[in-house]
Amino acid sequence: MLELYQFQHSSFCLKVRLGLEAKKLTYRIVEIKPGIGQLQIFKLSGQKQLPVLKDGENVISDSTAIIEYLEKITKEPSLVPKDPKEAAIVEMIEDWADTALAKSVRLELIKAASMDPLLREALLPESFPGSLKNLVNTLPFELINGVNEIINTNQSQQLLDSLKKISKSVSVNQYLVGNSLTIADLAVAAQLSLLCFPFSSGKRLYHKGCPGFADNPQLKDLFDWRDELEEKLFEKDPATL
Ligand SMILES: N[C@@H](CCC(=O)N[C@@H](CS)C(=O)NCC(=O)O)C(=O)O
Repeated sequence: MLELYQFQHSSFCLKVRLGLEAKKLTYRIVEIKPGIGQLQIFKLSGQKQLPVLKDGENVISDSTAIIEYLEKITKEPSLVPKDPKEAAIVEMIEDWADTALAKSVRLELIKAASMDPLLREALLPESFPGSLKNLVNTLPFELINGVNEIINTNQSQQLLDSLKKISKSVSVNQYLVGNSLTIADLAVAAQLSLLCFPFSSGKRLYHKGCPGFADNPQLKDLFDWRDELEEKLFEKDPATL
């Protein structure tokens, strides 16, 4: 059976889970503890980042490479349009989501978590002992992650402006490119999880997120689109959380 090594709240790992679900593949999740657990990942894949997919002898790291692999082993439904122009746009959107968008949403989440101890605590893996969670609660989030990046309001505004445009687009057409689900949808939906957590993040985090985004009425269509996409792929009703 396929094995997905992941961090519970990683947007890149969610992107791969969405791909596995879209392809209706059966898989087992192996939850990795940040830090110590990554030694196992290094031994397995020669690098320490997650997600990593293991399919028998094949070990693949990087969400883009993993989805390419899934595309190879399971042709239908294809997540890449047949039309070359659409395929190129899908690839560009995926690349944007995995780089610029991923960086912006991560910074927003760090800012939100530095101001909200409950959000910080909810983000730690379920498997962390209670006492450690309490300790982490008292520390600034930036220190824990060694993050020195500074977020300014201009960056937040730029992110908001881009997302408002995407929100309008998905309120007219449910797919970002063409008329069927593509990797572009998966990549963007996955990164949005850090701004407003989806139901797959669990009860503690569902619809929590970054102020100014998760609670922004102008982004309602966008997060509704993301929720619908998740519901369809995971075949679960958030009401059953
Ligand atoms: N380009 C990679 C990015 C993966 C990535 O950034 N993974 C993060 C979790 S979201 C990670 O493993 N961070 C731990 C580390 O860098 O040590 C992908 O698409 O899979």
